Amino acid sequence: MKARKILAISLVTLLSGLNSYAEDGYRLWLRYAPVQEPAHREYIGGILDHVVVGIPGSTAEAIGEEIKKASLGMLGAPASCAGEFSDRASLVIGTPGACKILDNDVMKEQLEGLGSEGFFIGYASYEGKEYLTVAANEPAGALYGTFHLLRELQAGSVLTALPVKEVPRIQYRLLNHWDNLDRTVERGYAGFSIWDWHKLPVYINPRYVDYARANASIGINGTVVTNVNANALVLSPRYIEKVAALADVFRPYGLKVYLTARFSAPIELGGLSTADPLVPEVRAWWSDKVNEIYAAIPDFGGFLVKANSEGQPGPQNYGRSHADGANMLAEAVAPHGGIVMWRAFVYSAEIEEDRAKQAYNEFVPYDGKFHENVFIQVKNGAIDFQPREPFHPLFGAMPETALAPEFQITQEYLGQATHLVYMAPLFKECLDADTYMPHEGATVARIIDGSLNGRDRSAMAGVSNIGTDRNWTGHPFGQSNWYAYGRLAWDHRLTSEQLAGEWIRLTFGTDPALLETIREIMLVSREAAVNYMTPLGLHHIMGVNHHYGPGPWVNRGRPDWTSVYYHKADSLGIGFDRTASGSDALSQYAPEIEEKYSDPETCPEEYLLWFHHLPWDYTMKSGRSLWEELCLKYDDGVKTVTRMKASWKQVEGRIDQERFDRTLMLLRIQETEARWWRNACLLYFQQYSGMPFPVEIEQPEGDLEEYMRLNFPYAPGIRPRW
Ligand code: GCW
Repeated sequence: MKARKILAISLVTLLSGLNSYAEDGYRLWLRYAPVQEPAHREYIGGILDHVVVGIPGSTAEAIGEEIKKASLGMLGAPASCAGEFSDRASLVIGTPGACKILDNDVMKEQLEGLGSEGFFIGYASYEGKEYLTVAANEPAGALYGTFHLLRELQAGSVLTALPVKEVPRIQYRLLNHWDNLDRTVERGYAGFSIWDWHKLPVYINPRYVDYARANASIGINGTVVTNVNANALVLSPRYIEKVAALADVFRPYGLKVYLTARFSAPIELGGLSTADPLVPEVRAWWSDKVNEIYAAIPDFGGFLVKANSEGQPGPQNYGRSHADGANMLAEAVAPHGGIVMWRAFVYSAEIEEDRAKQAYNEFVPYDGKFHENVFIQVKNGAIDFQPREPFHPLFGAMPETALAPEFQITQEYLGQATHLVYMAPLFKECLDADTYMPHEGATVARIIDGSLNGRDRSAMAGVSNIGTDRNWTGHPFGQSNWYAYGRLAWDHRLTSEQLAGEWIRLTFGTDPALLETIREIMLVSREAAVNYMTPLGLHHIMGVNHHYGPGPWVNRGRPDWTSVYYHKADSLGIGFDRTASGSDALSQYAPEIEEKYSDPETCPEEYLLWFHHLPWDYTMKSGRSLWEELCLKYDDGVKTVTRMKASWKQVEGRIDQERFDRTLMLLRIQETEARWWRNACLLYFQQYSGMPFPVEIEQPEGDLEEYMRLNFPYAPGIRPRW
């Protein structure tokens, strides 16, 4: 009896152990969970019964493996996959060149305009029979089509509206890792870097393959594996070999490797006395270096450069311009088809000008001066990945230059890997913003995808939130931001709602009640964070250095790294006057925007204190005073998190306990910290407003001095001192 009981217990433990292992988040949105619903099982079984993969090269194997993984997971048995066509085929994945049933004019016509990455899912007839196909011009397209199909099947959908044809709207869809060679990750909150440089090139962590699969499944086709605060060592022969090993793993998945180029590398590695981009020896050094890289990595993507920013070396050290620097590197990679992404995140404490204006001032004069294969990589806003920023004024201001937006997936200023903040609404807010440059309808999305100016090169970058944590992103919902970013780079017209829906189905299952509840939590989460951190256009009031938690009192050090520089709270009011009477940053926008935003009455309230310094008793649209509104917003942020937590509790029992518990614990921290933000900020600002807290809010508790004394020397992701 006793023995049987023990056996039963251990079986349960074993099973729940297996189950929890299975739902530890490692598999991301590629869980391929068993499909319970009989009709859908049968439907998937029909499609994955006998799959023919007729494409050239290593991608064929990647596709075959994925199909097998998917069918094993969803149906319990791996699909049979073959390279040769047979009339038993239930699904044919291929390119016309390598698959005879696709090698006909009808199919070629279907594939016209789909380029090298687009795909077609529909029927092809061959010898009087119709076959479901995923067809593409090139292997990469077939790969993306396969992932599209598997996504639909996993999400419980049936392919009703065929054919499906998709082409990515952005050509270079990149992740930027801020990973250092010592495996720390700048602004990384999910453990250490997944790149095990020490053991590369021989030891290939299986994670590298799963990383490539995950990226390919959402359409990401390039990865910058090193930090923009760069170390020249990665360009040395020993490291190039390591990078080449990664590139070999990624290649079948259509994922190219890029590196950050430290501008002073010719000195540090090459022993030259200068890195002046106009000196022939320097140019020759880069050109040789690039040839060396391409010899090891024939499909190397190119360089990402942070120059003359936050202490990084750059062409200005030699009196040269950003264009001189970028073009030198562009010339080196051009013969190999490589690109250069040159960051516009430049500002200096030496310059008196409003930090928000500096990048524009620096770059606009060089519009049209950059080589064809240069992208100027522009953060979504002019300060730095704040919870909310108006779109960067450079979008629209450089019509002769290819601009690539840089989003930050890692939540440096949004609660890091502790807070649940679904960021698609933030990405969309920027992409959908109308720049009015040169006319209404010139959205950021249309500028960067090239459609506005008929440019055929386009790029998008997202700063990765990936680390060695078992679930990749620390917070289980951090995965949704990686997912949404990739999908938006593929098609920026997708909505936040759609993407949340897709991700939830793939991540938690297809239960409709679950979908509603979790989607609602996700969709309110970003606005909640804005409200409990920086409502009404406030910005850059976080803790110093680690950027975690509130710090509106930060007033020491470089002025542009303080908080008081940005909120300018005093007894008269609060906010940064960026109208003509202040820094005049508004003049960098189109006249339509300048006019509308210059008047506090017509300026969208979410940007009010970004552009205006207003008295505490200024009357808001609600009729309340600015002070009251600010208090209510902070309080609303907290209340929303409380509601998010309550809603999350409703999903208990409908998803695995492991992810449920983990998320609940994090939501508890988030609720406490939302209060912390609200209390600390309101107590701080009250010193200046001198006004009471409105009665309808939960009264801020605690002692301001104590909040100010809190310090976090070991907060993760801190920027190393260079
Ligand atoms: O967001 C800020 C970060 C720095 C970062 C910098 C940048 C990589 O605080 O850690 O450095 O921006 O984007 O270059």
